[in-house]
Amino acid sequence: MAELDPTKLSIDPATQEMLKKAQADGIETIFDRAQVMKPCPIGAEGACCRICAQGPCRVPPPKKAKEGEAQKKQAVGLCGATAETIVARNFARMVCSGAAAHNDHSRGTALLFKEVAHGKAQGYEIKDVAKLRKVAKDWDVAITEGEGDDAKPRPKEAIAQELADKVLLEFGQQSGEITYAKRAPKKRQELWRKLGIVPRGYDIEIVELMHRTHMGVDQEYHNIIKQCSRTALSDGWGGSMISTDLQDILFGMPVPVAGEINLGVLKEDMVNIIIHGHEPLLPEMIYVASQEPEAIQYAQNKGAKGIQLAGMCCSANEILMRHGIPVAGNYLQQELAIITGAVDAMVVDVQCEMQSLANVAKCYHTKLITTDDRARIEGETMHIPFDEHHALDVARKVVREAIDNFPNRRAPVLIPSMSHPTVVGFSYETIQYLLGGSIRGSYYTLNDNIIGGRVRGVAGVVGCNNCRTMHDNAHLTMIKELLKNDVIVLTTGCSAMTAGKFGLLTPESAKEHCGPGLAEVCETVGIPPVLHMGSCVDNSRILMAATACVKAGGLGTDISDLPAAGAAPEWMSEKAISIGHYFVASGVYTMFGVTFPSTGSELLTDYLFKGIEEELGGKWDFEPDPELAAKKMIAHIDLKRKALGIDKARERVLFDMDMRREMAEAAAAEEH
Ligand code: NFS
Ligand code: SF4
Repeated sequence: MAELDPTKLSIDPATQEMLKKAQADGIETIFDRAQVMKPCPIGAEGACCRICAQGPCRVPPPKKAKEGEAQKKQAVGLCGATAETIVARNFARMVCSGAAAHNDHSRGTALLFKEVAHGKAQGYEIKDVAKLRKVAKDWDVAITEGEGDDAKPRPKEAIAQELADKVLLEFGQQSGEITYAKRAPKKRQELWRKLGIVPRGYDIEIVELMHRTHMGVDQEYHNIIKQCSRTALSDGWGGSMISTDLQDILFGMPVPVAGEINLGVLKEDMVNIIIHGHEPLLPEMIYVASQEPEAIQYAQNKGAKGIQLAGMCCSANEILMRHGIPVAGNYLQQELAIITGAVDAMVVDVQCEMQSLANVAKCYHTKLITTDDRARIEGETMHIPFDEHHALDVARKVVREAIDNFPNRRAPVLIPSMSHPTVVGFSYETIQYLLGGSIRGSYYTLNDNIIGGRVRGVAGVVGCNNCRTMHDNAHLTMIKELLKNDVIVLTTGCSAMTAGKFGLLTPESAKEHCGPGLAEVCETVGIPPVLHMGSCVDNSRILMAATACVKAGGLGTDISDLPAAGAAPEWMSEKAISIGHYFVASGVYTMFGVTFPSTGSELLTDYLFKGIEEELGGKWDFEPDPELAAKKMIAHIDLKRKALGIDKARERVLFDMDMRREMAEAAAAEEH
C-alpha cells in the first residue's frame, strides 16, 4: 500500500483522521485503490462500445492534426456505429440504470404501502393522513363518501387501498400519460406532449430504451437522447416522486428537525448500528426496535450504555429528516465508519454500498448485514431478509445481532470527535409554510424576494462523492460561492451531508456565508441558507418547489424561465445521470463536475450542452472546477433575470445595502 496524504484526499477532518487510522491498521480503502487504478480514458468519455461480441470497439476522438497534416477522421465501430451513436447509447444505458434504481425503489415502497393499507404490514401505519388525502386527489381517488349533506370523510384505509392499486398499475401502464406529468407547469406539459416525451409508465420507458440501445436498433443520436428524456422523466416525475409521496404518507412528512452529522456521532460506550443504503422501509422499523425498553436493557446487560443508531448515504437522509437520527457520513465515508472499530453492525439494503465493506468489516468486529434479496454481498456477511409482513421482528433480530456483537470489539476504538449540528427536513410543503408563516403560505414570498433582488436565484446542489476528486471539496466550494452571491441552495443526497458537516445547515450560518440580500431573507424567515430536502429520490421535491415558484407568479410561465440552476459537482452514480437528465428535460440548466460521459463525441456533447436547450429549455454543462462551475451557474441565473426584466431590481437592492452599510459604519464611527 502506497503512503497516502489524507489532506489531499478529503477536506473533511474526520475523514482525514480515519484515513490515517486505515493506513496505521493496514486496511485498504477506495482511496488506496484510486491511486493504483486510473480510469480508462476511452471509457470515461463514453467512446467504448461493448454491446455486442464483435467489440469492444473503441472510437476515441482523433488527436488534433499538426500543421500541414490532414485531420484524421474519428473511427467507427465494426458495425459502422459512429462515435455519436456509441456515446449516446452508453449515456442512455446510464439513464436506464439510474431510472431503474429509483423506479424499483418506488415499486418496493408502493408494494409495502398496499400491504399497510390492508393492515397486513407489521409495525407500519399511515402516519400522514393530510398528505394521503392531498395525494389521493391527484390520483382521482375519492376522499369522501356519501352524497351532498351526507358526505363524510372516507376512512384512510379505503383511500390508501384504492391509491395503492392505482399507483401500482402505473408501473406497467402501456399507453397514455403518467399521473404526475400533470403536476408540472401547463407550458411544460404542452412542450412534453409536442415532443412526444410524456412517459407512459415507469417500466416501459426503461425497457424501450434498453431495446433501442441494443446492437443495430436506434442509430441516430437525437432520437436516442429523446427517449432518454422520456425515461428520465419517468424517474423524476414518476418513480422518485411516488417514493417521496408514499414515504411521507407512511412515515410522516418531514418538518424542520435538529440533527447531527459526521463520524463523531458514533459513541464508544454504546452499541452502534449504522443503517446504510436507500430505502427507508426497514430503517423505520429498526428505529422503533432500537427504542424498545427490552432492547435497551439487553444492550445494558452486555455492558453498553444504550443503542446509538446512525445513518449513512440516503437511508441516513430519510431517517434524519423524519426522526433526527444522526448521520455518520456520506458515500466516501462508508468504509471509514467501520475503521473506527466502533460499529457493531452495518445494515445495508440497496444502492451505493461498496463491495469492499465485507473485507473491511472482516478486519474489525463489525457484522455486515444485508437485508434485501436483490442485493447480496459476497464474503462473511449475514443475510436477514426484509419481510414487510414481519418487519418489526426482522428489525428486532437485526438490533439483537448488533447488541450481541458489542462485547466482540477488538481493535482499539478511535472515533473522530467531529460532528456538526444541523437543521434539516425542508419538504416543499414546509418551505411553503415557512415562507408564508401561515397555512396560506406561498412561494410568492420567495418569488417576491427574487424579483426584488435580495435573492438572486435558486440552485439545487445535489449528488454523490467521487474518489476521483477531493472528497467534499467541490460541494463545499460551489455552495459557498453560490451563497456569497445571494443564491439560495436546495440540497439532497450526499451533497446535503457535506453542507451539514461544514455547518451550512444552520440558520446562524447565513450571516457568515451569504451575501447581504440572502442573509437578510434567511434571518427574517429563520431558515438556513442551504435547505436540506432529503435523499436522492427527494430531488422530486425540488421539481415540486420549482413548479410552485412558477405557479406563484411573477417569474415566467415555465421552470425554464426561473433564475435557477442545478448541479452535481462530485457525481459518480448512474442515478445522478438520470436525475441530471430529468432536470434538463424539466427545463433546468444542469452542471456536472468530475468528468462528463459524452465527451467522446463532440457532436453529441454539443447537442447536450447547447442544441437541446432549443427543444427543452434546459441543458447540460460540465466544469470540474467548482468555483468556475458556480460562476457559470450564476451567469445563467443572471441571464434568466435579464429575460424576466428583473436584473435592474438587484442592482438597486445592492446599492441600497451598500448605502445602509455605509450609514451604519458612519454612525458607528461617530459614536467613538
Ligand atoms: Ni444519490 Fe444516495 Fe450518495 Fe450518490 Fe449514492 S447515496 S441516491 S447516488 S452516492 S448521492
Ligand atoms: Fe462494435 Fe457495433 Fe458491436 Fe458496438 S455494436 S461492439 S460498435 S460491432
